[in-house]
Amino acid sequence: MTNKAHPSIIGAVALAAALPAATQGALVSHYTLDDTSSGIAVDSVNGNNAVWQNGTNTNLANVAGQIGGAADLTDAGGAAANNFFQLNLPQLVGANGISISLWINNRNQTSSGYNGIFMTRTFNGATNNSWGLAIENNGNERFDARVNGPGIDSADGLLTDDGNWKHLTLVWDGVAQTATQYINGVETATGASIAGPIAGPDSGPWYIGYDDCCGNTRDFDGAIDDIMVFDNALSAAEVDGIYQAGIVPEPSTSLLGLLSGLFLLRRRR
Ligand SMILES: [Ca+2]
Ligand SMILES: [Ca+2]
Ligand SMILES: [Ca+2]
Repeated sequence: MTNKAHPSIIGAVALAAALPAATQGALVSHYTLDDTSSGIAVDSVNGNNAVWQNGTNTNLANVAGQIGGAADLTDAGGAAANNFFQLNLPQLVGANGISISLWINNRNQTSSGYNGIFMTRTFNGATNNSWGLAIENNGNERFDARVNGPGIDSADGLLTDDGNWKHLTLVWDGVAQTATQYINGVETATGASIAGPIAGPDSGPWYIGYDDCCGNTRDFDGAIDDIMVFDNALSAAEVDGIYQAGIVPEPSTSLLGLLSGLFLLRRRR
């Protein structure tokens, strides 16, 4: 190594420059998914650790991801198999916006035409209200983003199982009352949504790789990497900044640590 600035540092600096100073939100949880060999996906921010629900890592593997390692979830064992992680996000109660950013490298979805990537149905003072990110429409897969029940869809085919990593973001703005989704930093759907703030007492469970509905068949099949949850609505520039930082050559966990620090520092101002 020379003392020339590492590309990841350049990416982080570019992201910092893209962040509006007035933003009040914070990074609530960050799952790098670099090593889930213990059956735990560690949340490096608030300790909202996610626990694998199918035995001792049955149908769970560590693979090379978009940023370091990733969790690879295999949908096998029949409907009763719980091929997903479970967690709670108590810091989101009271939020007036939520943003969720993650990477997927999806295979063909076998058990259902609608599978959860990062979802809950026990949230905002109600049960059976979908929130989060899902994949649907087998054979011509699209991104389905949910806020308090209703969903917004990308165009068909944008999540085809082509072996490529894709960056997905859901942004709910409880002040502007909008829901917006992005693929690889580009807006792919938006619509009207509910006002904030998020009601308690429930804060999940949220699932990595599952939607809790419909005969337990909605298990995701593929790899998931680098999940970040924010308690505010990220701007389009911030979403693209996260995507761009994730595609710099040789992205590293140190980069994401630096990104986490940036968001935490902003919260403390
Ligand atoms: Ca990772
Ligand atoms: Ca299942
Ligand atoms: Ca849909």
